Parts: sequence; structure tokens; C-alpha cells
Amino acid sequence: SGFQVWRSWDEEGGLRDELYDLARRNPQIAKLVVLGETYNGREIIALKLTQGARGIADGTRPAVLYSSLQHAREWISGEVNRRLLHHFVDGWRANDREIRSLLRRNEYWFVLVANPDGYQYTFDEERLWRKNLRDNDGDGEITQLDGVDPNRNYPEHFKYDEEGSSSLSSSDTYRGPAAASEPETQAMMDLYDRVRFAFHVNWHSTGEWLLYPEGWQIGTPTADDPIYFALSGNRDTPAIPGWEPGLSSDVLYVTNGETTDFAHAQRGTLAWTPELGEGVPGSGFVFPDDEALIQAEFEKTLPFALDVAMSAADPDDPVSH
Ligand code: 0X9
Ligand code: ZN
Repeated sequence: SGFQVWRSWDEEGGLRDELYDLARRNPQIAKLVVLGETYNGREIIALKLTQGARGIADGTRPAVLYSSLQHAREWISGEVNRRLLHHFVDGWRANDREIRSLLRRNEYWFVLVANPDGYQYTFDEERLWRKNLRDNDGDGEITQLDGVDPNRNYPEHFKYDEEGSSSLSSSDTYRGPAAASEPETQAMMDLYDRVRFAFHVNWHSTGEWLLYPEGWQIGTPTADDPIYFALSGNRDTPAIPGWEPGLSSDVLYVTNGETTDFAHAQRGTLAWTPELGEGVPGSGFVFPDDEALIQAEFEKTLPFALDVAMSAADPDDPVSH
């Protein structure tokens, strides 16, 4: 693709190929599940990691979901999540005691590319595309009038107000014609039906915030706040250095039909939207194609991701380092 680090979905050796290769090479710990298909026929893929992955039913062990690239242009989210996936697999292969123990006790589910149509489109057509590729006006081509924001399409306070999502098909926060109308939403909800997740980390960019629900409204704390606090830290001692943790609607803005709100309100899953950094100030969604900067972003977030992984069996008593 002409990039050093970034890889598309479709290309040979791209992210889709990588998921299949990883599952094929690690049958003891990895199982690939196709959750659904996008408008353009791309697979929406989840990978389960746990010892004996193929011999035990999904959802047998305490489970954590790590997802990324729900928004097409937020490339750093996929790369951070991909490195986390490799951290588990490489740790297993290297006989790392801590990783081996984590993979014996819990299940880790990865959806690296939650919006594969949109993601591919950012390579082929428009780097800053955010939504999926629903043809809203049915004219057979994709223009600025098309696409649904997958992070406004969930059946939790869907369409609650116009501030938190848009009725306009041209908007970047267009919620879609109905709750869960989109194949990307349905795929994730199917996964939620298959597995009861203790935690969900839905990587996004950008902002250096560690956001948690429920962000359809402002100010109402939830009974789970102590767990969110313990794992996210606070302004003075954030779990991820330099980031601001807090209620998503308070730190950023209100949203409705949003993924982590659905996870928390309807599935009892403790969920975050970590908003990764820009790599270089001013880069926005175009995180530099720079191995060292990308690796640094991953390493900065790794302790948080591992604390979540370690806390899966007993979310009420979270581990934090
Ligand atoms: O707007 C979003 O979907 C997320 N931000 S992004 O810039 N990656 O698009 C944030 C969603 C977090 N939830 C709330 N802010 N309520
Ligand atoms: Zn996003």
C-alpha cells in the first residue's frame, strides 16, 4: 500500500489476511469467528484468544472484548489493538508466565476492524472517511450523503436527541434509519449474545481521553463508578499517562445509540472509549506512518489494557498498577 506500517483490509498481507494467518498458526489459543458481512460483502471478523480456544464453548471463561476501527479513519486504533493481540500471542509462544496464566483463566476477543468497508475506503478513496458504506440515497455510488456512524446506531437511547446523533444522512454522526439497522452493529450485538463480557475496550482516536458511559446524558454517576475510577484513575493520576479519564459526555460530548452505553446499560459490561493520541500534535486522525511513534502509543496504553485483562474474573475488585 506504499505505507511502512499501515495496512488496509483487502490487500495481500493486510489485516484480514493477518487474522486468518494468526488463527491458522496458533490453533491452541486462537479461534476465528466470522460475525457477519458488510454491505460490500466484507467479513466482520472476531478472534477469540484463550487456551484450548477451539475445544471450549465461547463465553465459558470470564471475557474481555477489545475492538477498533469502528470509525474508518482512526487508523491508530487498529494498530494499537493489533499490537495488543500480538502481545498475548507472542507472550504465549514465549512462555511468558503472566500471559500464559491470563490465557488459561480468561477469554480475550478482538475485533480489529469493526468497520471494514469504511476502513478500506480510507485507503482507496478518502483518507478521512468515518462512517460505514451504506448507500443512504440508493443511487449506487458513495458520496458525502452516504454512510451511517456505527457509533450512533446501537439500540440504547437511539435517536434520543439531535445533539447526540444526527438525522441528516450527510452528517458524520448520522444514526441510520433505525436502531441496529447496520450489519456492523448487528455483528457486534451477535457477539454480545454469544459471550457475556466483563469489559469492553472500544479503541478510538483522537484526544487522549479515557471515556466511560453512560454518555447519552451528562452528570449522572453509575453504581459502577468505583470500578471505572479504579481502572481509569483520575485527573491527577490517570491510568494512561497524560490522558484525562471521565464520563464521556462530560469530558467530550453527549452521544446516543453509542456502543459503550449499549454495553453498559444493556449487557452489564464495563466499557471504555479510549481516545488515542495524534502521534505528532496537529496530525488529527492522520497519525504518522512511523513505527516508533505507533509503538510508543501502544506501550503507553498497554498497562491499562492489561489491568482490564487481569480484572476480568472479578470486575468488582479490579487490579490496577
Ligand atoms: O463521537 C464518537 O463516537 C467518539 N469520538 S470520536 O472522535 N472517535 O468519533 C466518542 C464516543 C464517546 N462517547 C461520548 N462522548 N458520549
Ligand atoms: Zn471514533
